[in-house]
Amino acid sequence: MVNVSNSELLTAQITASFGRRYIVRTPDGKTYEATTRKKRIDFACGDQVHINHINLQQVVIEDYLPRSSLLYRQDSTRSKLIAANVTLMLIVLAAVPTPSEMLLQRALLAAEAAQIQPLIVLNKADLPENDIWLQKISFYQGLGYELINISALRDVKKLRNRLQGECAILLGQSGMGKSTLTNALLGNVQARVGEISTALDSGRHTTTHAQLYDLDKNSQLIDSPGLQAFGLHHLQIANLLSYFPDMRSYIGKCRFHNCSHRQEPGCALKQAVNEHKIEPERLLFLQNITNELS
Ligand SMILES: Nc1nc2c(ncn2[C@@H]2O[C@H](COP(=O)(O)OP(=O)(O)OP(=O)(O)O)[C@@H](O)[C@H]2O)c(=O)[nH]1
Ligand SMILES: [Mg+2]
Ligand SMILES: [Zn+2]
Repeated sequence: MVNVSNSELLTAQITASFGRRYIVRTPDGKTYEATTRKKRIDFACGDQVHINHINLQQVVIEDYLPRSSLLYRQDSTRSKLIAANVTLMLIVLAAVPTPSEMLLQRALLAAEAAQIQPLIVLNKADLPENDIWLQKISFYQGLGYELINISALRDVKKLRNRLQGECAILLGQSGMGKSTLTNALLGNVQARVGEISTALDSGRHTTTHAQLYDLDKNSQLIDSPGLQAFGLHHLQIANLLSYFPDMRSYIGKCRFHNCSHRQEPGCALKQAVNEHKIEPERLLFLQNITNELS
């Protein structure tokens, strides 16, 4: 039993989260299995935490330090932390299996709400179906979002350069290539992502927990499990418009301050759509999210 009094609390970073169990790493590079007190689950991969030793291998997480960002999703019943202290959200899509544009749109909103810079990564550029999707996804580039088209099986230098100095998270549906990108980006830096946890029979290596890797001293990357839905219940209707870079300049321009941008006269957004200054599908998306949150 190693006794450490409260005044000697150590700081560590959560590098993996499995529900209520975690792996933490201290600044000297040692890793420990970590549990929490009182069934706390408000910790996430990327968190800086205070820990106390239970024994030489195990520690208990006492609390987290102030976060620069917190990414989470929330459905009608519960919220789920995804990662903390992330500076860049890599939303990964690929032509195969068919990507969900809705998930992309929702992830973009979640990034805006969490004040995390989003970057759309269209992976599997080597596939013949890539070009159709590149054309579709270029729509978001037109709205002001950054887009990188690469193949995890070829050259990932373009993406690797963009990650310098960032703590980035890979997010997206299952099968888009997040773990393959992780391996390619890590190169020889670290042991490959050798996870063969579930679905052994089908030979698939689906990621089951968030895992943080060091790309170099100043750059980190989090691989995360595939998402099917992105619950946005934590967003406030009153703030929604500010999460649309293509429409936020119209804040306060409608005749009614509580305009729902549907039937009201003097709606600046509807007028902008009529004048082809806003894409009609963007206003429709805003209306749909507003309905969902009402
Ligand atoms: N052709 C091609 N295949 C790729 C590329 N990147 C990944 N794949 C393949 O796509 C499949 C899924 O890749 P993963 O990296 O496991 O996908 P993932 O996003 O981590 O999936 P989950 O962990 O389930 O969320 C694997 O068979 C990869 O070999 C790519 O750039 N081109
Ligand atoms: Mg994976
Ligand atoms: Zn309006």
